[in-house]
Amino acid sequence: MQHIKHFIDGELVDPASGSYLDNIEPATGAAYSFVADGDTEDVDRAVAAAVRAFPTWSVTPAEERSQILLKLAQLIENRLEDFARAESVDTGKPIAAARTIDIPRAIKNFRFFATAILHFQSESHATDHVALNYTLRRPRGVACLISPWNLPLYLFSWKVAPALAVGNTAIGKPSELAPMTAFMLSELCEEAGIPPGVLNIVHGLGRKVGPALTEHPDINTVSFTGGTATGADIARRAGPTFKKLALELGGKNPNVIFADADLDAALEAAIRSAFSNQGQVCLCGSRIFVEGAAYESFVDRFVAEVRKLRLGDPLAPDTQQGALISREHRDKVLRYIELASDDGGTIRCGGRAPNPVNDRCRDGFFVEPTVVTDLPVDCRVNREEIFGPVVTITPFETEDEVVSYANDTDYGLSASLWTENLSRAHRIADRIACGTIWVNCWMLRDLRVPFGGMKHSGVGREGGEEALRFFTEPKNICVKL
Ligand code: TXE
Repeated sequence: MQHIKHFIDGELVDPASGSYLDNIEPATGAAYSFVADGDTEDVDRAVAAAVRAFPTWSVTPAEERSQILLKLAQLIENRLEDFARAESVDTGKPIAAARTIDIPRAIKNFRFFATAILHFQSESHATDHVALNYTLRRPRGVACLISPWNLPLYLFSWKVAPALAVGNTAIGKPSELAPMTAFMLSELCEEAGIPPGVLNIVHGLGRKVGPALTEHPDINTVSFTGGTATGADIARRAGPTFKKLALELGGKNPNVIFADADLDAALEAAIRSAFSNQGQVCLCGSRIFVEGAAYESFVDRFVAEVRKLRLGDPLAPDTQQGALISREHRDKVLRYIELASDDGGTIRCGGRAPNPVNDRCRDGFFVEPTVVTDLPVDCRVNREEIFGPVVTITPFETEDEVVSYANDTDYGLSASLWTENLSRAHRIADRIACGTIWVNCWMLRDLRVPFGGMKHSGVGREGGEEALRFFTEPKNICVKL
């Protein structure tokens, strides 16, 4: 079986300890490769390499850095099918999704930031006729980039691309549950022309490698996407050395549908938004609120459509619902479904770990797409992030009522609003406490917009100029005229 090695100082290397962890294929429940079990020694070597590489990379002309990242994008694109298959095997996601969403977006991330850096501007402020201020934005140094398992290469590249584009060096830490495509990326770095030490990738358990990174004195920037509890741990550890932090955490996103909306479009998007990637996307709309007049018929049509979703072997081309990431996660999702029943919810469809989808997937981690109604808005199932194929639907009557429902959670990542009433759309968009509000759409992404969450969904924003600013240090220079 393949060994997923660290990438340190331009070389693929074994972990210092010599030990590897099983890497499980979620669709089968069986180990299919090994991933390096990294520790402090590996982190120290990677950080030392990044520190050595920084002085040269940080003054490499932007155009040259841009060319290197464009080449990397091209090399991934040349192997798109290999990357898509690897992502599907590693995560259990349908191969069609990996082929059309995950890998194309990773390529786009590199192209976007490779070209954005050529247009990056900094500010100047003329103080009457007395002084001129101008702001330099220089790379900060060594960044640590910690990414999760749900959209592995997509989110890893979302951090690597801007960090390197502006001239930082970096240590990437992919999730131990889905490390394969980051490993494949490391195999392309030399051919793309990334100098040794500029990008290092340390694999292994979050609880071991994570603190070694977030407490490291030579790392001054941390960008993290993952669970809220992990984000809190990172903030605690990074605080004492004043590292600059961007935390993109969980969500419990409301999808608010008024009776005057284009209900066909709302229905189609609500299904995608609840069940994309088996509900394992931080932006998934896991709480649907439907205005009373449209509620009953919406629920009936929604359930009928959800029943048609094809759950199957992630490698089958027509599969729409694959496996969840791990046995533990599958069990956690099933516990929430039990809790929904205990709290008086009606399971309209799904609710179980299905019978084997085929012989190969007999022991895989599957859960049927599940729709729950009749739950109180303030129950745990409606307030906590399940991160699985479970959606609740609740009726509402007034704008005030639905705004209070939408905001009745510790999270504040995104929301969707469906209405043909323009002023109502603007009014409610302003009142829902989320970093992103989609009106009459979901997941319509423009990579230039600020992306991130309020409340427990995170700190800071990624995307476009926000990312370029995050990964640089502003210095104001004031010249008296
Ligand atoms: O994520 P973790 P988990 C949510 C979702 C899920 C829950 C837990 O609700 O059920 O989080 O998922 C690394 N210091 N999201 O436990 O642990 C880890 O190795 C530093 C939302 O799998 O947050 C991995 O690389 N790093 C989400 C990364 O953090 C640590 C996506 C994310 O793993 C660490 C995924 C530590 N102490 C889960 N512990 C989103 N926002 O999209 C772990 N890691």
